[in-house]
Amino acid sequence: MPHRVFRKSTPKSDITKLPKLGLDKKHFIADFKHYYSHRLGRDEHCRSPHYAYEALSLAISDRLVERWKNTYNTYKDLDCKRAYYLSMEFLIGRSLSNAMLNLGVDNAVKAALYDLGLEAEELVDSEVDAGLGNGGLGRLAACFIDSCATLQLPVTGYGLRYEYGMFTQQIVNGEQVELPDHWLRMGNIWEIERPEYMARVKFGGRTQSHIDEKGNKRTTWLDTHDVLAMPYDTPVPGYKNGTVNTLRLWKAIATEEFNLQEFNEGDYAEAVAQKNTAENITMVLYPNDANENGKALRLQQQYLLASASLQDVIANWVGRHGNNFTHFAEKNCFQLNDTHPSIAVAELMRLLLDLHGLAWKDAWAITCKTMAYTNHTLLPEALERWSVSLMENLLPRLMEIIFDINAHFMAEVSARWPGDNDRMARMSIIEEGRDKKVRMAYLAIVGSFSVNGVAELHSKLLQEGLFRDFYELWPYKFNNKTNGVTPRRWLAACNPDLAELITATIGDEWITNLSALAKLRPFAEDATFRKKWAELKRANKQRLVNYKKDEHDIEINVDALFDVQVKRIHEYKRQILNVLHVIYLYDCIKRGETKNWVPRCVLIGGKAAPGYAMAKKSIKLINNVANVINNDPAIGDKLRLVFMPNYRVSAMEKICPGADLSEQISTAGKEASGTGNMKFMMNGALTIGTLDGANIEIREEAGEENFFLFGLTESEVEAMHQHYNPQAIINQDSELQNVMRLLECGHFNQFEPGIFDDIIAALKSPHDPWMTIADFRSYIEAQKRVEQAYRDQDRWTKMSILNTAASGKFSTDRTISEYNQEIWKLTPVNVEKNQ
Ligand code: 7LS
Repeated sequence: MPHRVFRKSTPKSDITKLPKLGLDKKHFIADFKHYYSHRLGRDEHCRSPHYAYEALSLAISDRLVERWKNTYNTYKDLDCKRAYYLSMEFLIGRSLSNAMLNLGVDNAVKAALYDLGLEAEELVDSEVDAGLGNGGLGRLAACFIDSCATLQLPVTGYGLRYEYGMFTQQIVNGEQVELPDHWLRMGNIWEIERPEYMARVKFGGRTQSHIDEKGNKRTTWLDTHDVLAMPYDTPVPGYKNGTVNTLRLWKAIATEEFNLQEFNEGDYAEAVAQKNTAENITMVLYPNDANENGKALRLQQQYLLASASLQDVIANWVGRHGNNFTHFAEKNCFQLNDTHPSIAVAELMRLLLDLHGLAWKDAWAITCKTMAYTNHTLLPEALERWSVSLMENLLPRLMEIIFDINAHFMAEVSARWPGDNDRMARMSIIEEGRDKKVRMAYLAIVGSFSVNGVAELHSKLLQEGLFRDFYELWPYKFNNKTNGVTPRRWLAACNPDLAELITATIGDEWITNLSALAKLRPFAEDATFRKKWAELKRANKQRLVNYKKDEHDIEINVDALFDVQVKRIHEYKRQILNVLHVIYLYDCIKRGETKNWVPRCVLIGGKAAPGYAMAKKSIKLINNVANVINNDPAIGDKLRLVFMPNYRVSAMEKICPGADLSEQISTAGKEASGTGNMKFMMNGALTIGTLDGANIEIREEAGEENFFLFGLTESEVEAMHQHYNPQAIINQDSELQNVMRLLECGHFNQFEPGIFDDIIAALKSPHDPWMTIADFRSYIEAQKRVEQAYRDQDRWTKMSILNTAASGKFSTDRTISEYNQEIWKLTPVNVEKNQ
């Protein structure tokens, strides 16, 4: 039904045409006052910076909305090909400073705030993070949509609007305590609710088949418990280009007819309470936690995302083309962010078969031409497999379709490798056994025309290992897209002084063409430039020191080497290896081996999944070691270990400009890419790292002389599993013995006996998959090379400049250009020109 509010005779434009809003200081002051006073009802007595933040954000949002509507109408008029990024996570963080930067109004706004007597930084800091993601995968989605808008590509993000985002982490007695993150409590000015695009999503019920008049089998899904998906749209501005794309997040709400029976029987309260069941679906973001695998609520979330998003796209299509899907695949492409939304393969089939009456062959051809799948991990425990019985209960029609897809696929495998039953069992989408499982990665591969990994090594390992059989069958589907980060947020906005120095030196082209940073290379030889560079790094370190002092009352020496590891806490990321090095340094100081000592502050931050015992223990160990070291007067300024609580996007914006050394020390072959490594490099930190994920490409770009390499390679790790003997390694290394002795004698847990026994046992186990002990010596030696380089501050600064200069490859603008050229094939739309 078209939504029309006009009298027949009124030209539509009359009520929507407005003069363009001004972008100068004067207009921002006027609009700020209007919103602060008239919309928010506040005056000079109000002390909370939150309302000043809201008033300013409303003024900024108005300007975005103008451009948003233009973009929307331009895409519609052009009827261009579109792509959709389907992701269970969009880790957006804060929006205000990013919107100001991308609109090109940051200077005007800062001047306006100055005149109003307000502190820009205080306003920006009072925005809560939209923490709708766990870590790298969710933040990548957020960087991707920023780059899509900047490249003027018609791409829509589809996700879920969780009421509670990533939990807030508190540290109590050295241990992680999780608090709910009710990020919407104070409202969210960036979103617009759009009830007119609500979708209905089915769950449960049963299926019924019949033969239609043409002799085709038709299936209906009935007696379902329906849930409504309400879209909330957030604008995604490109960098100074008039494009504003859309991030559409779905919220589950109960249908009006919920529990009609109970309602009619008079149990009104019970019936209303039932609403919760539906509305729980988008209540909370699941922490990435193996213990949560198999939970029905998570499958409901995934299906709600897939179904509502596909219905949305199809409704748009049908509105324009009726029931003719002949050209649908030429005009639409769905990028699946890992297997989490991969039920979309079966859902698109269902919509085309059951609702639009297509034949299987036609529906399958469309599906395989529109779906593309990105894998983000090689860890077997992270590969999703849903139990067939759960799917039969919750999504009976989808389960039938998956069985049918698999039957067709098995026929193809059998035609290619006749009689190879082992291979059929290996490749089947259905894993046989007592509790049958759906292998979601296989469903995604079978239903997609493109399968990519996220760094060169990762993509190679997928082809040689995890997806080898599929690579043999369809080599042309497989490709690599090395990750990136958006240079707007991760350099221009978070490090404004460095951005200004870079722009003053080489111009501002780098903001949208990051490889232009290579022009900085010759300046590494310029002593005046190096001096400025070093001064800015020191000022950023001072800012980080102040932040730690204000937020957590921790004192740090600004001249120490800032050695930073911030990321999710996981055994494969080896925060424990970092701690072993800290204990080693502590032991050196205690023994008086402090000649030419380089003062060091080791900062570690990150959240552990609430059900991941070893990760939580690591946090406890870090805090206990920190306690001993930081309170030992003999250590003083020489060494400090700090755990940063509640690591999140906005914390990284403060941390990465002030880092000297970036710790990327995962066991080779385990980190798919890493993206924190790229943020640090861009901001002039040097990397100490293994040959894992994108570290390999970072080292290639920076040059081996500007990277501190250590550790076994992926193939050496694989080979060592046969004969790994950590005890033998310890026996041959007296310094490692000292470290282990300190751990084992309870030096860091004097009143908590035994609490680190499981960490110690894991390190010493011949079956330790992370091989921490194997890399200890090589890590210590690399850290010594770090110190040697840091002692020569001028050499360090040169290396720092060369790292930033070499970081051009790691912009998501490059990544997204590759996705577009090789997968999506969209034509960029110059919105302003097309107006
Ligand atoms: C998840 C769950 C899960 C990343 O950040 C997996 C899960 C689950 O398996 C199970 C039950 C309940 C909730 N949430 C959230 C995320 C993931 N998987 C991944 C996989 C890779 N999350 N990554 C990271 O992605 C980055 C971007 O490509 C890489 O740079 C990084 O190397 C990788 O670790």
